[in-house]
Amino acid sequence: MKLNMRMLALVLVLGIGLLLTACGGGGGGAQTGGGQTGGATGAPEPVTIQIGSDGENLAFDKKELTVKTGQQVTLEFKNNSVAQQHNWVLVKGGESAATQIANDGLVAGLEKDYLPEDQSNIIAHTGVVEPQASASITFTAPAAGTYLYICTVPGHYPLMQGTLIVQ
Ligand SMILES: [Cu+2]
Repeated sequence: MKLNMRMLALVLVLGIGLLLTACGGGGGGAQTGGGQTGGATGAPEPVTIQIGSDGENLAFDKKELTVKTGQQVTLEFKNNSVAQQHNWVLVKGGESAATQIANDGLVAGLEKDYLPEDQSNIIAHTGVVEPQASASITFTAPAAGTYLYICTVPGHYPLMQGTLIVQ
């Protein structure tokens, strides 16, 4: 009898818990709906993107990424190679800007993560990522357009590159 009362109490507690969860969920759902309706004017939801190097090739495993203007982007870069160092550098400007960054990065050397002193044409970058290691960076997606991302480890650009499309 004592056990049954305990079980009854447990059922009641669980029942109230479910009720509260249901109410909370409903409220959250309504808020989310409102946010989506105002999506045209509000900032887009943050996004996490995973990209890696393509095994032992001097290439990224994704040649194209797409994000939205003003979106907070968390980029997780995994170096899948067992031998090569790599980095991920997002370039403002086209091929000539990318070539300049790669050349200046080569001169700057490993201690500067193969990045130039003048970073005015770099939107975001990781440091040099060792074989089998990972790096995570967060940046705000720039104005709509097409951007190159490259690896500036010597000899990897122009082979190692991809395109970020900002919508
Ligand atoms: Cu590389």
